[in-house]
Amino acid sequence: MTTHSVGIANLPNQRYKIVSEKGGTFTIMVCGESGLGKTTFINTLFQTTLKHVDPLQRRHLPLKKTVDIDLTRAILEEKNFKMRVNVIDTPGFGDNVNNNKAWQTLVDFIDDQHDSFMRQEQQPYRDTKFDLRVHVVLYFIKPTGHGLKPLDIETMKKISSRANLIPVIAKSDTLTMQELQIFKSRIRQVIEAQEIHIFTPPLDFDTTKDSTTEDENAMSTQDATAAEHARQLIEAMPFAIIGSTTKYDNGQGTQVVARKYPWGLVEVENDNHCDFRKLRSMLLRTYLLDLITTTQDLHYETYRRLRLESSNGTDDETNNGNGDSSMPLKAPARKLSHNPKYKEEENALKKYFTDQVKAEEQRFRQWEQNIVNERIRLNGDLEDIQTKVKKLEEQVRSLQLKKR
Ligand SMILES: Nc1nc2c(ncn2[C@@H]2O[C@H](COP(=O)(O)OP(=O)(O)O)[C@@H](O)[C@H]2O)c(=O)[nH]1
Ligand SMILES: [Mg+2]
Repeated sequence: MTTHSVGIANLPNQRYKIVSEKGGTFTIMVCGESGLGKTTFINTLFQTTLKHVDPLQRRHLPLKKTVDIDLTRAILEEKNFKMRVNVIDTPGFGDNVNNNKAWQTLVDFIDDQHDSFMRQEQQPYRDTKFDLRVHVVLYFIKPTGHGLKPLDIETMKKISSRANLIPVIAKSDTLTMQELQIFKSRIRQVIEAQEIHIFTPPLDFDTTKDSTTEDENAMSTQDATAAEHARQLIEAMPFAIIGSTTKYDNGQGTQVVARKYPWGLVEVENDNHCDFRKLRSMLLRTYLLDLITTTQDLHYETYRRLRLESSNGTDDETNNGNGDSSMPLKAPARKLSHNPKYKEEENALKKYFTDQVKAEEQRFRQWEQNIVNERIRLNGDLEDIQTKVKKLEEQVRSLQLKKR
């Protein structure tokens, strides 16, 4: 069974329309310990899929150690479908001796984007938004073959309460196929036992909401294909990935992105070697819309509700009261304002509003001037008319005098 028929461009019309209208941007965040191949993965994704990378947006050279939250923008093009894709690279945690709150920066970033979007929604000019809300977080797991560390579990829990989380096994070429299978099932067990909510493709397909005009049989075949695709993806989770930006000859004259070993190549875009294609398909094709809508309807709405509740006077009580400290109950302090990337967005936003106000002011001045001009013109007309009237009156008078 091919998976080619399940791309964005093949979505039923109505869903496609929603994507085009609402889904202008899509933001992916990568996180995990340093040295797990996060930056390499981003470069791999760009090289194999995303085009038109804005060179100004690429500040860090590939493989330079990420020390700050780093943003790269690109355009995803598929048939006549276009979307802006943001990828956020984060500094790896695990560098510090004390990793107690390694997840704090990530969680702050996600909260801040929700906060910023919420503020913009409250502004009178609501059409252009700087939207960096994170639609999906890829959590890189170290390929130890053993299991998850307490820090992994804690971080994944924190993230999953705010954003769609997809765990991935980093550098999976360092494990044998058998080790990988055991590692995968161990991770799945921990995720289940710890009740970490990871993003999974929806398995129930609602035929009624997608299209009413399509033939029922065709619809159910399409649904069956989609459900089968979803099932395959879920079974492969957590995805084992490999990153590389180097191409090698695969022995049959084709250049493939791969990692080279003395015994042969490990190919990035080969389903028998790793799950890169599955992950990419889930991110950028089949479930892109679901990632966007769940971010809006679930994560953003939760954030908004909690923020509104906590700002409704009873602050002290509610914040300490219900004990779930993983939830963003308090207004996040603008901890990231020192981050140049964040500052940039904020400045752009400020400039936008200032420009809008200036433009409005300019428009008003022009209008005021037009009224003044019009008044001058009318006054002039009035004077003319008045002198004409006077002349006519004089003519009438002299005529009346002559008549006598
Ligand atoms: N074996 C293997 N090495 C990788 C893979 N991806 C990246 N690396 C290497 O791991 C090192 C750290 O990669 P980097 O992308 O900087 O990791 P980051 O700190 O998570 O951003 C580099 O030497 C990469 O060449 C992979 O999939 N497999
Ligand atoms: Mg990095």
